[in-house]
Amino acid sequence: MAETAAAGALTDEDKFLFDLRGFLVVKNVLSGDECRELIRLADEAWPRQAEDGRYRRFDGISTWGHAFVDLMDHDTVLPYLVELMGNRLRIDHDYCIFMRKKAPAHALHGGPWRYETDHWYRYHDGVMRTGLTVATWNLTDAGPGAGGFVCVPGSHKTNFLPNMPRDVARFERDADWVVQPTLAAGDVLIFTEALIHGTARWTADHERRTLLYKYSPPHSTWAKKFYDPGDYPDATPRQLRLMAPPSVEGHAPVMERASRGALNTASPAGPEA
Ligand SMILES: O=C(O)CCC(=O)C(=O)O
Repeated sequence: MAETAAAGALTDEDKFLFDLRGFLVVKNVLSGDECRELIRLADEAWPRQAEDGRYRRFDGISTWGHAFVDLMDHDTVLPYLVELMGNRLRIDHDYCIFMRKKAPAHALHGGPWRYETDHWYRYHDGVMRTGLTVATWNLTDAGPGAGGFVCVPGSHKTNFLPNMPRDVARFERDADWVVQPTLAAGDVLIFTEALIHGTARWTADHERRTLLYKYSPPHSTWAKKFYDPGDYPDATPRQLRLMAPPSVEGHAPVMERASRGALNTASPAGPEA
């Protein structure tokens, strides 16, 4: 059966926009209370130290407890990822970025590398597929001009990646084709790493709090280290399937097909979708 019958989370407009721009925003996935609780739990797991700078990053937020593991296969977001990556996707790595006012920028990077890469985007016969793909959970607002995530919409299809001006990539020159999507707390930004993207200096008074979960197709990996199920004694069978190391052989589908054409996000593993 064609994989176009997957979860069906993307509307026609989402498909148009993701194919056009290389990212989409899923609005209001978390409530304000859920965002505040995740911030509280993050502060408990990783308290700010006196010597910390304005930009902070922690790799491995899924080790902070089940609230962070549960974002990995959230019922609202996972179907989007399955539709973009296929039902054998795997979680590759996770981390957070916290930025206080005036936290420094990180240069634009990514883009559709040509050889030996996981940064790719393809379309064929109604199906989109992406290599390394990110779900960024925004626990705080990123209003117009706040900074944080920025990208070059449409650059996942560029044929001139080496021509990307270095001064723009390093934020030494402004360019109106570098865009900061406006995000509200609770929104999830999904983008392909084939999109040129980076981090602009944070200008808002409040701290930027984002959690990033990165997914790979079943056969590939960006990270050097894989998830160890032993670190996740409470993980569900579906979360463990997502954490599987890369392989072509024997890579289990993540979501069960409940009926022809519909993927069931809630039930345990079933036959191949
Ligand atoms: O959200 C951001 O600030 C950018 C994240 C990033 O650069 C990446 O995911 O590679």
